[in-house]
Amino acid sequence: MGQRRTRLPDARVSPRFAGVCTFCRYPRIEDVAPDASPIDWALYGIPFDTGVTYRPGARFGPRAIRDASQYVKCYSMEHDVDVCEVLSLTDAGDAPVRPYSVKETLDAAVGFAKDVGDSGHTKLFAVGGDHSIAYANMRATWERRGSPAGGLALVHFDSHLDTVDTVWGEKWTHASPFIRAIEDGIIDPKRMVSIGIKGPLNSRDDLDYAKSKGVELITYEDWRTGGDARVASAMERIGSDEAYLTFDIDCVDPAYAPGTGTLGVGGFTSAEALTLLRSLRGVNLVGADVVEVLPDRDPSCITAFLAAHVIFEVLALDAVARS
Ligand SMILES: [Mn+2]
Repeated sequence: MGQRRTRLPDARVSPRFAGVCTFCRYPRIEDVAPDASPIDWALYGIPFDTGVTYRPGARFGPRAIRDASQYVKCYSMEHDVDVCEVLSLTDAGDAPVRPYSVKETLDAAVGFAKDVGDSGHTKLFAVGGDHSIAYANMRATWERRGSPAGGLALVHFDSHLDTVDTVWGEKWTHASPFIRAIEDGIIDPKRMVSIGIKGPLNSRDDLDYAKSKGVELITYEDWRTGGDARVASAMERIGSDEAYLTFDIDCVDPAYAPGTGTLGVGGFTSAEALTLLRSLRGVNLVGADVVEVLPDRDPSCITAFLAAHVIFEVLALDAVARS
């Protein structure tokens, strides 16, 4: 084993089931070794679910994912890269939340995230929480990169488009993070790809906003009938541009990820989702999130366990890009 930039307790000395839980056993930000600075990625939780339009419970996602992630290891066979050798990783704790207000929570999370690690270097990985929280991490990521005028590219895995203008009169919900991010110039819709979308929808009109803005939609059915090439061509279009990756666990079939609040039946198997993530090799990631894990609906914890491995695969993409 080479010298690791992320110093983990040796699992053959200190068991994975012992000690205080952090994401993937990465050190708490106050415990990062001085020679492991600057930190490459800071993972943090946003335990919040007031943005949901259906079943709540994702506020318990970060804790469940921390617990499930104790068994995540370091070396990716598929990429031949040791994530902890290449990257300095940390668990920065949880952003402050205001459980009765979506907007106040998003503002508080942006304020927290803007100061994590080295703002010019450390990339932010938010763990939700419902999908409304993605807006906060996208905004903090964009601002830390100097608020580029063209916005960031976006790779979006989801059952749903999440471009609804308002729900019950509210602009800030888990159905709306991308319409708000596009309006604010944080995300460039012409370099946005939504992968895994499936229906039924409320109406045909639900597709209008994304289509009119030039968002590329690759539905689950598109992908199943030969969509690897479409994903590859979307990624070619994004090229080496700075890209944010958002992963809503409900893009995975509830047969594999039952612990989520707005279920979309059908969809990727766990294996398909992991393979698709690995296929993004070459993408220039500057921030990411994984959202919508609702542990109370999944007593076997397979959804949180999958989310923990989604985190690993996303970090592996960045590790392989640097090594
Ligand atoms: Mn979503």
